Amino acid sequence: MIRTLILSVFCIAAAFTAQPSHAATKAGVEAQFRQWLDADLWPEASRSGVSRAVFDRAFSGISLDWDLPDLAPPGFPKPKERAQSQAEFRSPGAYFSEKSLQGLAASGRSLMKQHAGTLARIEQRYGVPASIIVAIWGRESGFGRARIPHSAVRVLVTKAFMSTRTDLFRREILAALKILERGDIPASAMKSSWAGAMGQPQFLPSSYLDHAVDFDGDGKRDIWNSVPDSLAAIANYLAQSGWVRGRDWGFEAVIPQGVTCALEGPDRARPIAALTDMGIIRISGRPFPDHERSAPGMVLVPAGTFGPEFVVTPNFYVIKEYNNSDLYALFIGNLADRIAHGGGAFVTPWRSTGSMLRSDIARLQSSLESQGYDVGGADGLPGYKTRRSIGEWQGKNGETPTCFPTPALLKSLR
Ligand SMILES: [Ca+2]
Repeated sequence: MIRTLILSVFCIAAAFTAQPSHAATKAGVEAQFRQWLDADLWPEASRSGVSRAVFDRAFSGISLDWDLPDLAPPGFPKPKERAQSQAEFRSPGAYFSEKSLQGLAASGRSLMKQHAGTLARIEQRYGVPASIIVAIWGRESGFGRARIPHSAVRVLVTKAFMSTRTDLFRREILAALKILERGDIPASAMKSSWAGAMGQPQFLPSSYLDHAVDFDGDGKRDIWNSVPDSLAAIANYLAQSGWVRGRDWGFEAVIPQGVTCALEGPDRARPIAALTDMGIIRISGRPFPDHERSAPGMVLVPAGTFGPEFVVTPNFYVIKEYNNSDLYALFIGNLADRIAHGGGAFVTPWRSTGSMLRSDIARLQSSLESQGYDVGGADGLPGYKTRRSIGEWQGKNGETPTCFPTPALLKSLR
């Protein structure tokens, strides 16, 4: 989970607005923070091989960043639970801004030419297609052009000291100190998003330790300033996550009338030839490439029958290791296809599924759970387990499976 907490630098942080109780002041919390650094964080940093000099230099002049989201300062009222359940569930189509995809594809194509030599060497070594690497580079940091203004040390240490996820960020600040100990980058240049995701690939420090690469051979693993190091880091991340050399990420497809949409899930892989035997075809009308036909594929219907349908390969789930979202992985796959082949939007449009709140979807999930269906937890987000359970319920109850939550379905499930 830590490795996959890659948050977009384009997100806008909500400022911390809780008022202190009479007992706590910001100055008091800052004093507690300085004590915590010495008495609590330093001993553990020291045990993990960080020298006192590096530790002191990292935190010299560093104060807490009170503008970060999800803070929980000691002695302050607990931050209000975000009203997630009342959030409107956005239909998947909203994720695929055509304007943004076209812009990223145009820049991606030109940068792929510019860095062709480097990308060829990276592809050779790691087996990941250049177009996939460049697509992730574009999505994460606008090809390294996005402003990534925060001090990673300040963000991470603030969140390790006083956030709703101190355990995670404690591990990450310790990893950041190890990076500084190695001397790859000075603390002042170690920049991150407000969520602590660093540099052009948007790695948390633990991901950096596991996956960063010195590809330009200057002795430093520099994901902030070096394009070769950034591109190789992305490729190495995917290779170590199991990227299958020579396979595509997936194909837009058509599931024929009479074949249920309730087929999806990485746990229901079968040879692509078996899917074509069921009548599932590529929407382009072209056959699946020969080398793909005998290899495993999975059905994916992110909007049920209300949007594009896909046959994806295990590499789709490798992209999800970078950011655990079906829509993120589809965005990367589509962008990579545009960069590599000049492709466009998915052929089948995303249709409206009706306005629903996350709490509505959670109720629908609970109702299915009470009837013995696995929805992967009633969290208000319709993942593949929820979608296929909806399709299975519909099939059993004489409805045509659509595999997606709608207001009408919620009514008939009650
Ligand atoms: Ca380097």
